[in-house]
Amino acid sequence: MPEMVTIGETLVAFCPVQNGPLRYVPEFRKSIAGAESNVAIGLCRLGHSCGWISRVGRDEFGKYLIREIRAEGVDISGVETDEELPTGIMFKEIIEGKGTKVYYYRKNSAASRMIPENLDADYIRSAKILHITGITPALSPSCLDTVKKAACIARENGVTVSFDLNIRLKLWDRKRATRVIKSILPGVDIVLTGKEEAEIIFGIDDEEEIFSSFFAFGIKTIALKMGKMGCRVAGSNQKHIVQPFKVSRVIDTIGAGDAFDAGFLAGVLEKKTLLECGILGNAMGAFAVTTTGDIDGLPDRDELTLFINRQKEVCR
Ligand code: KDG
Repeated sequence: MPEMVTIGETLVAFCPVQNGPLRYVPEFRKSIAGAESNVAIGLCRLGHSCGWISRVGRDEFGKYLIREIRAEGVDISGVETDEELPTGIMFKEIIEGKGTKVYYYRKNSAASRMIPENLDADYIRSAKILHITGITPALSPSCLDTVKKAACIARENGVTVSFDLNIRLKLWDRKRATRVIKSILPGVDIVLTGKEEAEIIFGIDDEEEIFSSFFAFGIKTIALKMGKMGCRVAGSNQKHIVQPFKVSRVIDTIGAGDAFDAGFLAGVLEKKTLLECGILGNAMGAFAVTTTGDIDGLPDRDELTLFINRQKEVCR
C-alpha cells in the first residue's frame, strides 16, 4: 500500500511551443498537469510510494494520463473510468514578461464526478499521509464531499492529512473558496500554501498572524511558500525562515508549489526536522521552475542531494 495517497483531477495540458497569444500559436506540446498527481510524481522520484485517486474519461486523453502517471511509478488502482464524460484538458499561454496563463476545459469532466461512496477506506487507512488540495473541492459538490470524507477517514485512522490550499480563482470566487477551505481546515494536520492564498483566506498579510490563524484551526505544521523568497515554516514550538535556492533561469513557475509539497512531504515521511522539510521543499521548487512542464524538471534523489550540497558549498 502507498505511503502517500492523494485525490484530484489531472488534466492533459497543452503547452505552447512558441510564446504569445494563443490565437497566433500554431503548435503545442502535450503533457500532464494536476496538482495532486504532480506531488505524487515528485515523491515517487524521491523514492517514496504514492497512490492517486481520480477519474478519467474513456477516451484517448484518459488513457494518456493513466499511462504517464503509472509510468512515473504512481499506483493508479484508485482511478475510475467514466463511460461518458471526457477527460479534462487545459491550455497554457506564455506571454513574455507577463508569466503563464491557463485556460481550463474541465467543466463536467469525468473527474468532477468523484463521489464519496466510491472511496476505498482501506486504501486511505493504510497510508501515512493523505494529501488534498483546494482544487478538488472547487470542481463540484460531490468532489467537495469526497475530499471531506477522505480527510475524515484519514483523521479517524491516524493518517496525517496534508492540505495545499491551491486556490484557483478560475474555478470559484474568493468568498466561496474561503468558506469551503475554512470548513476543511479543522481536519488537517499540515498546511502547505502560497502566502497569497493564505492572505485570501484570512484577509491579512503579516506572516506571524497567518501562522496564528492556522494554529487556531488546530493545524500542527505550516509551510508558507513565498516563491523566489523561499519559505517560512512553523510548528508548535518552532519557526524558521528558509532561504531559497538559486536557479540560473526561471522558465515557468507553474508546478513549483507542487514540487515544494513533494519535497516537504518526503521530509515528513523520512522524519526530518521541520527546517530540513522546508529545505527539501525549496530545493524541489527550484528544480520545477527551470522547465515548462509541471513535472519535467523534478529531480531524482541523487540529483536533489547533489543540488542541495552544491549550493551549500557555494554559500560558504
Ligand atoms: O499546480 C499546478 C496545477 O495548477 C496544474 O498542474 C493544473 O492541477 C491543475 C489545476 O487544476 O490548476
